[in-house]
Amino acid sequence: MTELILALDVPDRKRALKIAESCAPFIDAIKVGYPLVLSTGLSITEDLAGPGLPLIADFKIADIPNTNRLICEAVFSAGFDAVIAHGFVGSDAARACIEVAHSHSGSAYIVAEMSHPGATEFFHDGVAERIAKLAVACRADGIIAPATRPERVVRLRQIVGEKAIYSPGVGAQGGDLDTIAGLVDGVIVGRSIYAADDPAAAAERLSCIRR
Ligand code: O7M
Repeated sequence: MTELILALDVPDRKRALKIAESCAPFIDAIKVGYPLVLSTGLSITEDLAGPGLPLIADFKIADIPNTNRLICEAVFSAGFDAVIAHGFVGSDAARACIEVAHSHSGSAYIVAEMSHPGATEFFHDGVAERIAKLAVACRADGIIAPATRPERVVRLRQIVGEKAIYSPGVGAQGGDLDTIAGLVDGVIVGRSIYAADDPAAAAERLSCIRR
C-alpha cells in the first residue's frame, strides 16, 4: 500500500480544519508546514487531532545540532508524530533531529532531493545520493525524494533499501501519480487536493494508491 499524505499548506485555521476533516477518510497522514503553522501557531496540532491521523511537521530543519534539537523538542511537545529535516547540513545536525524524534517515539525524515526545477542546481553530482546515505547511517526513518523525477527515486531507493520514501510533486508540479506510486511508500499532495473545488472528492480519487 502507498500512503496518501495531505500537505495542508492552507494559511487559514478554519479552512484548513474543514479540509482536513473532510479528507480524513481518504488520507493516511497530514503534513503541516510553515504556511499553516505561521498563521495559527503550533496549537494547530490540537485542532487537527480529531481524525487521529499522524501529524508530520515539515519544517525542513537545517540548523546547527543544538538549535535543531530545540526545534524538534518544541515540535514533539506540540503533539507532532514526525518531523522533516534537511540532510545537507551534515550528519551531526540531522542526527540531532532523529534522536529527539526517536526519544519521543516519533519519526524523522530527511530531504534527500527536492522536486522543483531549481533543485537540480545543487542536488546533483551525487549530492542527493550522499544525503540518502547519511539518512541511512543516521538511522532516519526515511527520506523525501521528488515525484517529478521518478528515475531519481529509483536511484535513491537503491541506497535507502526498505526505508520509507515519501514523495512530493504529484499534480501541481507535474509528477504523475501512477508512475510514482509504485516506487515509494507515500505520496505527498497539496494543491491537487486542497485547491480542488471538492477537496474530499479529490482526495478520494487520489486514494486509489492506498489499495
Ligand atoms: O502538491 P503541491 O505541489 O501543492 O505541494 C507539495 C508539498 O510538498 C508542499 O508542502 C511542498 O512544500 C512539499 N515539498 C515539495 O513540494 N517538494 C520537495 O522537494 C519537498 C517537499 C516536502 O514536503 O518536503 C518535506
